[in-house]
Amino acid sequence: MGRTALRICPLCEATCGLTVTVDDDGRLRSARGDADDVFSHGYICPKGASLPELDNDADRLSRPLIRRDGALVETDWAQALQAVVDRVGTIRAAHGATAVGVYLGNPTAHTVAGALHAPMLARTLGTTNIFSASTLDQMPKQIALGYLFGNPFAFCVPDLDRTDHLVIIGANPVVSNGSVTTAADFPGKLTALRKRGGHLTVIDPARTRTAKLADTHIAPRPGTDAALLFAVVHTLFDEDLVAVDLGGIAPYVSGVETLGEQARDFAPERVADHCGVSATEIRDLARGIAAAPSAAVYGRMGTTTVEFGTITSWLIDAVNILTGNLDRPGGVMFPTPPTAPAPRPPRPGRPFRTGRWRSRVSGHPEVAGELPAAALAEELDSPGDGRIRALITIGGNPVLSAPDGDRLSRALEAADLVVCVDPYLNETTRHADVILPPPPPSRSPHFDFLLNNLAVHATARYSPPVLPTDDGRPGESEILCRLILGFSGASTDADPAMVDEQVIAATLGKEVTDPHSPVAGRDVAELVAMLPDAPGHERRLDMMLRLGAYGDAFGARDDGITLADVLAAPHGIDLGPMRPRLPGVLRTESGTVELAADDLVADVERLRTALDRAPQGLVLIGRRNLRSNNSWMHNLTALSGGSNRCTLHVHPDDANRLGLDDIAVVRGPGGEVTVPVELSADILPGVVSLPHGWGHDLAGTRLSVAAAAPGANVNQLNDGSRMDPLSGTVTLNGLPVEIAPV
Ligand SMILES: Nc1nc2c(c(=O)[nH]1)N[C@H]1C(S)=C(S)[C@@H](COP(=O)(O)OP(=O)(O)OC[C@H]3O[C@@H](n4cnc5c(=O)[nH]c(N)nc54)[C@H](O)[C@@H]3O)O[C@H]1N2
Ligand SMILES: Nc1nc2c(c(=O)[nH]1)N[C@H]1C(S)=C(S)[C@@H](COP(=O)(O)OP(=O)(O)OC[C@H]3O[C@@H](n4cnc5c(=O)[nH]c(N)nc54)[C@H](O)[C@@H]3O)O[C@H]1N2
Ligand code: SF4
Ligand SMILES: [Mo]
Repeated sequence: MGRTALRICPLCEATCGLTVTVDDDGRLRSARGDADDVFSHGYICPKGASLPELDNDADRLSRPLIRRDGALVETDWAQALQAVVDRVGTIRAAHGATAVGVYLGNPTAHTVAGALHAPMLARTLGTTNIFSASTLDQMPKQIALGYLFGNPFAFCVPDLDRTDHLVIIGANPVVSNGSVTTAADFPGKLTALRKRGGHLTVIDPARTRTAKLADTHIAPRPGTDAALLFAVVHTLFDEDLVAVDLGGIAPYVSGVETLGEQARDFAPERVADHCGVSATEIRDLARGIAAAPSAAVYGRMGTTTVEFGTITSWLIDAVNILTGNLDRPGGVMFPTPPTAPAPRPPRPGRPFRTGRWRSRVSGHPEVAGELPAAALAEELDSPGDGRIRALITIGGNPVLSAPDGDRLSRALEAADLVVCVDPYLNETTRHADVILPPPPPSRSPHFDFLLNNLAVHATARYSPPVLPTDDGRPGESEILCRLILGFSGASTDADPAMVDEQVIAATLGKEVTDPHSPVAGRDVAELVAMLPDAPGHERRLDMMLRLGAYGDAFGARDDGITLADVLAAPHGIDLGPMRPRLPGVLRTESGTVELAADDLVADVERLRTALDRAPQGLVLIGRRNLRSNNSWMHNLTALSGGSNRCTLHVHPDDANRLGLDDIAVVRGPGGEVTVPVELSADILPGVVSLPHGWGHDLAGTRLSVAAAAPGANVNQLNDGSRMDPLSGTVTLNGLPVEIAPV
């Protein structure tokens, strides 16, 4: 028998709506795409289809674990939470707030608790030692947004459904399903673009599945996109291709001339050898973007986790701006998510800056409130005042995902306290003193607070838990709220709803005094009384929706939405395509898009110097597989084996030259790994690729399927010393390596 239910997939940024079947015994049996979902229209990928297996995985932890006499043993929730609060309290009292570090991993971008409660937990601890997967990922993009628009969260995304020319740089969305751009069925959107006569350009040193769909594939040497994009900017000025009036936004843009001056040294003919791309290809690229009725340049991992990540991210949007493609349909636009506050008059902000504090050991500047993940190990293991003595991880596996996991493992082993909010006993959490496992997706609510900010089409969709949690087992929000209460001196037994009620009171208190708020001048108690009798996260969600751009303004707007409306539309509410948002989104001091911020311009000299550097030998890049998800989904039989393997892709010419056979040793600045070789004519000679997230052969984990085909940890090759200095983002793509036969 069983029944069906709807659940938004939490496994990647595409946020597909799924229809799941639930057995009478309360387990998920199958998942398929929800054809009526207003955002994803039935799309699903192999990972989404494996959601039931993930949900039912016998290796998932259901009870907290605590370390006693060296071994992790089950305990009850009250004891586990109290132990964490007591021990964190002791460490803070003895060594201060910074002695406690926090690492937030990728799933915190996909969970309700990650959006609403993890940042509060970090703030409650009052520590400056905050780390996240962002500095292994998209931070350069955010820093560029900070300088350009005054807000590192003012994401602009390609208008995939309407563009005439899409330029994808260093991304493989046919496999990754898209990132920092939320679009379900990215492959279908690329096919639709070509069907409507549009043009797809892909810039990638590998002929990926995305590149194979392209009209034009440009294959630069890894790490050289900054120079290539400067050459595009150069061409736009040189050939008089800068859009008249910047497509209508010129009144809101400053720094055009300075940018043109900076590009002067980067003629296509000058950078061609450095990039491994001919000057003609570069000029044609610039001409193609300028000539298209609309165009959108989009970059991902291959443009951020590189030596010049911030410059590259900056220039991507510079090209969008110069060609008149910012903030217009078919170009790149700022999404309006349903929980973003209703538009207010533009207000200038303070200058965007990084480095408000610095890391203790290497002096890395703070960026967007955090320090580089690559510096986590040294902050734990370098003696001296201010050392991190306790680390709390929430949904992260930095032992595999960050550089030099061996060093991080040793550092975690030596730490006074490690606490992990995580469903698995894996390479990182095996070092925990306490593991607090959240319930599986079927028993958790889902709303994309973060990813809606990146969505190419606005919708409001909410999945309540499909199944109830087992008696007494807290949801992830409750786990974090109880810790927040404990850390702020209250009892972990206190009502966790208090945490959300405080946020509600504070938010509404501010809103009613803001003359531009849709609830200006109203009574807070009256507004609070209008929220539903529901769990804290639903009350906050209702509040945010009602205050939001599409909201009912607490009854003041007849056609506005509330959570009740969203609940009444289980396939979601369609809120339409992206709309122009300039100048309202700008928070720069000048109130303009600052195209040539001083800090960005100052970094250009580093790039000029790199142009004359002797070419590196072999360089390593990453690759993703459709049936994989970073480090934590190798424990599912449905996703293991086959093409999803941890092999080294090598061009046949390189393999011949190096005398490679089946197995090779790869040496990098941080160490070496031994891996199977797979010949591939799709990768540029001189470039090799290895996927990340492997290396499941470490002792003390409980990952029975993953351990049977462990693969090797690519990040052991990386010592974390190479990074984009403006963003603290480590060079994961373009790492120099040496390779030898075994
Ligand atoms: N199936 C699957 N999907 C995923 C994930 C997963 O592990 N598996 N992970 C998710 C996460 S956390 C993220 S952040 C996204 C990432 O999403 P994407 O960025 O789309 O994924 P990647 O495969 O890392 O793509 C990076 C591309 O950059 C290319 N590249 C490397 N170096 C350079 C360079 O110097 N220049 C240029 N131009 N290109 C370069 C690589 O060949 C690769 O094709 O995927 C998400 N989706
Ligand atoms: N060489 C190389 N390294 C890379 C990358 C690369 O391309 N190349 N990609 C980088 C990128 S883009 C990213 S985002 C990082 C990812 O880095 P991390 O976020 O550190 O690692 P993940 O592998 O995503 O691990 C996710 C963790 O969350 C846990 N988890 C799963 N579901 C939940 C949940 O609902 N709640 C909680 N609390 N925990 C949960 C899992 O058990 C796992 O421990 O890796 C980075 N590392
Ligand atoms: S594309 Fe992403 S969101 Fe969609 S089903 Fe696959 S993993 Fe889930
Ligand atoms: Mo990521």
